[in-house]
Amino acid sequence: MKTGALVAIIVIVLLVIGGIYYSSSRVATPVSGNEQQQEKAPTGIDVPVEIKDFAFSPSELTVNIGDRVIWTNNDAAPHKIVATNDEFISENIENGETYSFVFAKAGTYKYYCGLHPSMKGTIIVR
Ligand SMILES: [Cu+2]
Repeated sequence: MKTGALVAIIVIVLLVIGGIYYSSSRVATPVSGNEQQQEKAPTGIDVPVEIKDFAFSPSELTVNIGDRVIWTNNDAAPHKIVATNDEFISENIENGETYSFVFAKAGTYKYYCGLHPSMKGTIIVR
């Protein structure tokens, strides 16, 4: 198969390049501790959204990549989080229950309540 052979060649080339990089990195000049912190890890904090009186609060929220948004339903009625782009969708969230989603990619995520479509919210991830 041509495709299989091509993939095999690519894998071999990558392995060779990786081997060269690995051996050259071992003889490279010492790296100071600070340089290892240049890549910023996702903050990964929990950010709350309250569902109360048939509204999301805050209705618009900005978070960092890696953050987890936690919706808590403080209404007697159930609600359901549905992303307009189908990126996430919850079960029905009963009173006192939560739904959470980790935002791994930057973008603007609009969502609504699947049970009460007039309830709308936006999560901005950057
Ligand atoms: Cu609702």
